Amino acid sequence: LSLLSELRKAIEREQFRLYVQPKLLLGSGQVVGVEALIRWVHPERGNVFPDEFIPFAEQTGFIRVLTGWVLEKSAALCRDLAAQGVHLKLSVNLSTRDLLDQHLPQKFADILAHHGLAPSSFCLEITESAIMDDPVRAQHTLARLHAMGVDLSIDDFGTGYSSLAYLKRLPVDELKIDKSFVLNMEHDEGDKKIVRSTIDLGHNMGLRVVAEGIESAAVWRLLAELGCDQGQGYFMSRPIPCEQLPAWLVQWQ
Ligand code: G
Ligand code: G
Ligand code: NA
Ligand code: MN
Repeated sequence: LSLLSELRKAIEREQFRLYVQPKLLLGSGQVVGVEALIRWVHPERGNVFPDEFIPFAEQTGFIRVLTGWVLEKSAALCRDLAAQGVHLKLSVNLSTRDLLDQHLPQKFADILAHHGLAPSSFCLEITESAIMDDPVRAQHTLARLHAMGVDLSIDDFGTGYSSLAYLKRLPVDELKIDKSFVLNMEHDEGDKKIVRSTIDLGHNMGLRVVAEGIESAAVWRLLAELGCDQGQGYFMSRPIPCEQLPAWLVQWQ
């Protein structure tokens, strides 16, 4: 069985699971959103991580089906939480292929309408390399999405091959500092300097700055001191099955 036909079957047989990782204000610890992360629960291979199938899904174009699935599940989660009085922003990862899909903005609008959600309840995360693959078309798709009122975030910031000229021109709301700079920043002066400069760069451009890869209270504290707005990481929570989120939120408070 080819991986592509396995992926198709996996959708039909509902083997994908939506995991979420809380995103919170570093000043207060208040949870303001979650990042949606897909998992494949394979009957024989167990939990298959996205690194093992996302690149392949991108090559084959199947990523559009997966992105549609993640958007749909995230919208359902957002609506269910809102019904319980919990208002969180859902962050969803987009790939290069998604940015080249001219139907994506309309598909997204349909999902929002179906669930009665405002575009502002979503944040779409895009890596620098996805944008730089075809900057003109990416910019076109991002402009359309942004005009709808959805937040846009540059993911893994600092690791890709991007230019500040694009950062200036793109309708972006958020910078996400890559975890490679954050994980060990407490002990690595170089990483700390990069993180501090990125926070300042983001703020000077009017952007919200998020750190990922927070694995200790010390790093959380340091980021808060540096003025970083939001963060996520194993210290607060690993990605968890979305069904477990309400219980996690209760014990976090
Ligand atoms: O925690 P995790 O192992 O889920 O993530 C591994 C990689 O897979 C990350 O780069 C993450 O952005 C990517 N990833 C996880 N879920 C999705 C998804 O729904 N869509 C896309 N495009 N990438 C995802
Ligand atoms: O590439 P992207 O940033 O979308 O994916 C986030 C990835 O980072 C996921 O694989 C997620 O599981 C992982 N992650 C989230 N928090 C932490 C953390 O605190 N430490 C490490 N090592 N990885 C993390
Ligand atoms: Na991401
Ligand atoms: Mn990232």
